[in-house]
Amino acid sequence: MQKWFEEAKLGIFIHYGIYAVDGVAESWSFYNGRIPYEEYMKQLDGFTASKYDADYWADLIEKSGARYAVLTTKHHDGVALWDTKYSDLNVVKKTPAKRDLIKEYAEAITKRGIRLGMYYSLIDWSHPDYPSVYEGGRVPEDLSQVNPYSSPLDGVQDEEKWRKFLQFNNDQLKEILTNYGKVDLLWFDGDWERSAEQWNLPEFKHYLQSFNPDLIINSRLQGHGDYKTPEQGIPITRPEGPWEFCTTINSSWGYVEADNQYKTLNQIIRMFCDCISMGGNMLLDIGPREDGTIDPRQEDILLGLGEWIRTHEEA
Ligand code: FUL
Repeated sequence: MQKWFEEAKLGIFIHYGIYAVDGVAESWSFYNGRIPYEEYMKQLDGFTASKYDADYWADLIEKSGARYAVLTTKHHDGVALWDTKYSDLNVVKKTPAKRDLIKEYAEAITKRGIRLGMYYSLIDWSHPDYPSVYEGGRVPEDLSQVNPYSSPLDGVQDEEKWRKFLQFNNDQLKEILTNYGKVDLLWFDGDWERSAEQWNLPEFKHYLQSFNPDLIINSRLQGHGDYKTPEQGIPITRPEGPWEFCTTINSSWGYVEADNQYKTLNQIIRMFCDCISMGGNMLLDIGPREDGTIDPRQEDILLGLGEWIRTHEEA
């Protein structure tokens, strides 16, 4: 494990995507049948990033005391935040934003000496070669009956489609790992729909590390990651090995204006102390609005936490 990660203590997670347009749950809102897939995707038309200023994000992250940042480059909905050559479903081609949002993020973060992290969902519920419970543009009423892929860990597999999908992931990840300078951390998600063998592990990990041998990879890789990532609940006893606790600042990962369930600064500080006293890091999530601005309720928590960290570091 890289020393920087063991000493980092705090990272900032950023869930930025089209789900901020209507303030619905990232990907899950259509997957769980809360809204139709088509309605979810209509948010593409409203995603402007019109006030997106990565330097402002990076300043805030720096002031929060965080040593690394992790941005959702592509969530389970399959919408890429960069101009990927391998899918038209990206914000450059399909939204009024029309810009590569990763490029500016990577530059602003790296320039400040903050470690650069990229979140990437292994599953892609929009991809034609990804056989999932959502195949065919509709959510079946009984997932287990309608689609043979609904139990993908032991279900039927179209080998050719699957091979093409793995190649697609490799190609997109190569873009992420080679177009934006040195990436320090890859934060995978969605490994649960396939086995290690189906994700082609450990070869897949070797492939990723061929771009950067120092690359740190989280544990959502069917047992092949470098550190554990408990979500939304701090472990009761100290986990073995390196770990990171990820949590929302209110109760949503992406921006939901109506979500008023913000944790107080004291609660956040308390969680942070619990983590670091057991040798872990805290990855605290923010969800920018669709235009790229950050709600003052989130900004204030980051600034307050930074203030607290600075006071206690000096003491
Ligand atoms: C989960 C995802 O499914 C959520 O949408 C979110 O991104 C969280 C950090 O990881 O597993």
